[in-house]
Amino acid sequence: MSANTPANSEPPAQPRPRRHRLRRFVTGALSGLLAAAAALGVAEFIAAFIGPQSSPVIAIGAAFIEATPTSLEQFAIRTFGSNDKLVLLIGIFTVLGLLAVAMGLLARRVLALGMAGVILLGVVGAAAAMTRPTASPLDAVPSLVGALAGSITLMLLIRAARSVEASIDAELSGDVSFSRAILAHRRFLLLSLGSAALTAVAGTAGRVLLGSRFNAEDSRQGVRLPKPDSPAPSVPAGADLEVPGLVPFFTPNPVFYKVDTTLVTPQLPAAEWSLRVHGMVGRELRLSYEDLLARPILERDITLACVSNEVGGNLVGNARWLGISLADLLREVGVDPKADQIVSRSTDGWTCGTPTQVVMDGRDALLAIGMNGEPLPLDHGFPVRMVVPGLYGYVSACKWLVDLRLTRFADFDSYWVERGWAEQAPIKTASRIDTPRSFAKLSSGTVPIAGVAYAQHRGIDRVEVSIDDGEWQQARLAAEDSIETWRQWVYPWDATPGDHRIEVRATDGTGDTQSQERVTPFPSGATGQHSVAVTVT
Ligand SMILES: Nc1nc2c(c(=O)[nH]1)N[C@H]1C(S)=C(S)[C@@H](COP(=O)(O)O)O[C@H]1N2
Ligand SMILES: [Mo]
Repeated sequence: MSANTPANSEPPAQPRPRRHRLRRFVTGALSGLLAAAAALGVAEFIAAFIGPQSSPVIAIGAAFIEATPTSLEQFAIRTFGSNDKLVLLIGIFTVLGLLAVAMGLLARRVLALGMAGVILLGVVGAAAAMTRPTASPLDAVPSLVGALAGSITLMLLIRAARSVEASIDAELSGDVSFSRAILAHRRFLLLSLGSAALTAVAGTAGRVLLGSRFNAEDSRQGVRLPKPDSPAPSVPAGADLEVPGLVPFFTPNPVFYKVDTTLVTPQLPAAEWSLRVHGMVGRELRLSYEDLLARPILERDITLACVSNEVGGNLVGNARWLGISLADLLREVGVDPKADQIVSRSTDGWTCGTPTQVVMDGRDALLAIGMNGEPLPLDHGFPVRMVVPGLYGYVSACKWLVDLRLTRFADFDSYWVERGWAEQAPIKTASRIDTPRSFAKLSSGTVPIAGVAYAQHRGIDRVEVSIDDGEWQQARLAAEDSIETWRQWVYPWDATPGDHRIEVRATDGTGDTQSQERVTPFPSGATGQHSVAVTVT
């Protein structure tokens, strides 16, 4: 109890500033943190009635992602991989925590300033929510009401903390009895605990409500996928070499790479879904999910690849997709010959620009509803996404698709093009060594070197392996499923003791061998040969 601390023995007449310095720091910081937590808890609760995008932390995170320069984004993907979003959220909470402490300390000096600071943070959250491409004015409400709750919490706590000091001072100068300070203390503690408890309740209720009100998983579970009118040709025997350490020919959905700009996965029930087709077309069209299922259904094997994939990276996966023909749909609406770009837009506002000519050139561009025998997983675009063989995902594979607009490249830059990435982005021929892994320790003898190679829409004609910069040796190719899918390869290597470097290169169906020049993914996809270093004993 402070009455027993050495401070007690100081002359009572001393002015209060010095005596309470530590106490003021601690109560100030604590009040700031509790007020910020209350603000976020209340905001989360209100967001549950409006939508996840209106929650301040999510809104600030989303605005940050959109404003982030491409180089930083690339750095984040490279360094943190698919944890980049988690790292961002931790960063936001850390900054908010520091700001909250600052507001609390400010409030200890001038209460009104601290409260104004909390309100200002709320305004920042509201502004972030309002600048989302799909924002409505309601999206500002959680941040603003949260900030109001936060600043009131701050006021109550700071006043309680001040009265603790006042009663200690009064007690020391003999004005009041000892119990006054204890009571004041108790009041500050109770207020702190109370606001923490309310925060926890509001925040948890908000989370739970958000999760149940905005959840498309039930809708997804209810989807009965139709039988394809045009099934995929069966995969030839030997397309999957089944070499240990080599990825399977079809990438299972749970491990299929995931790349997008969202912080919370869009939740769009199929029954609420519709697609608007408009812009430079003969007649506009709106399709429901039912309308889509009523059209001829195609099943196709297509390997998807991300432009951000590094040489040897795993932002590439192969799936059996179920969907309708995008080209047929476009023929129906009648595309203006001058419309060289199809802009697809996601429910969260993300956009993607695909060359009309590529979609119409005879390849099977799909509006996909199924992936490897299941309705699209939520993370992969449920209920409907685009898949176009041969183009990197950022110019072809819009997830949570709700809008198709025919326009010209000269008139519109899509999300990543606006940020400097190439307007045209066909997938570059690439090959990867899956086994042995880099730095593997092997025993001498025959070792299968195996991996995948892809050049979607051109196909793979040859894969070669070079050991220690020696002659290129032809690997054995797996049976070809289609030119739109990757192709496995294997090379039985007679491994001799020592350190070795294994390198791979592929040649596509047009006879072009992949570039050996190392270039970064930005702005149109990486090139260079993948290599691994191994030790044989
Ligand atoms: N709505 C939306 N769709 C999107 C993206 C996105 O950020 N938002 N990213 C694209 C990119 S860059 C790629 S590589 C593919 C990845 O698809 P996947 O996550 O299903 O593997 O989705 C594309 N579709
Ligand atoms: Mo991507």
